[in-house]
Amino acid sequence: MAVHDLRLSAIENFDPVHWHDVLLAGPKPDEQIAHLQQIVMDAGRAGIQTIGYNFSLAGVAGRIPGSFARGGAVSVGMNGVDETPIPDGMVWNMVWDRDRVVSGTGGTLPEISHDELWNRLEYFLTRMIPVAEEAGVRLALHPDDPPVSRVRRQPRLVWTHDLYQKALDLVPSDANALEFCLGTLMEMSDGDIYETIRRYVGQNRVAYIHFRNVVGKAPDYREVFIDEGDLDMHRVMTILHELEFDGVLIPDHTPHMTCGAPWHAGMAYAMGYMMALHRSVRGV
Ligand SMILES: [Mn+2]
Repeated sequence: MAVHDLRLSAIENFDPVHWHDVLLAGPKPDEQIAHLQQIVMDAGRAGIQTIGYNFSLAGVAGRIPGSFARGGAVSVGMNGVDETPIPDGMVWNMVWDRDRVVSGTGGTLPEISHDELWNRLEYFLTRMIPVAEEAGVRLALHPDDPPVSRVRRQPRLVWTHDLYQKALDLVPSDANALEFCLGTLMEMSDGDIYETIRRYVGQNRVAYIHFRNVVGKAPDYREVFIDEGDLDMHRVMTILHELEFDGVLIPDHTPHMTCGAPWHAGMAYAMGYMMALHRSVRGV
């Protein structure tokens, strides 16, 4: 139902409490998969076409705040790789079992290989994608931010441009899609971002796009305003227009503006800039 002429197109992320045994190969992954399948079916019934997710153990980690953006606006950057082990009872930066974390009896997560992490993704996708197809929902994978091989002593899944293809090829289906994060892709040391946009949008596997700009590459980069980083956003929008991309574009992180609503003002600035770019490339 459209209220105020707005429609909910996508939701982002499953709660760690709903799938820690999938991410961590815990004792009850099948029960959690059944619940995730229910969430996807419910989303489909509600007309929500996309669910974004981040298949990661460490999640976002090791970033530092600083006056990195224009005018000294506060944003975040990366200054080396976080090697702190993850406590048992946590995944990403979130606690799913408070008792284990508080008591400290659980120790830390065992270090696993990249192959083991990919096996866990395959377990997830082979069970979820058929249900997503049935529900008319696309599951959209966010790359690892920050994108380096290992963070907090755990492997990263998608930390190069090419690894996105590996995830798509695991289960060939339009429902196995990408949450295409321009900022994270720009932080990666390989690849040409404009070629990468053509490559993945051209396969019709991009569900939605995070707009964000950065300066530098992992493990030494900083987030900046949408119009001042290494990425030419006008060129991005032009390519998307050429390719007739019809998915969702959304601002990602933003530097904070000095005012009563620092984050909201930053997001409004990014959104206005994107709207103007969109009009510009359409010539209206
Ligand atoms: Mn993102």
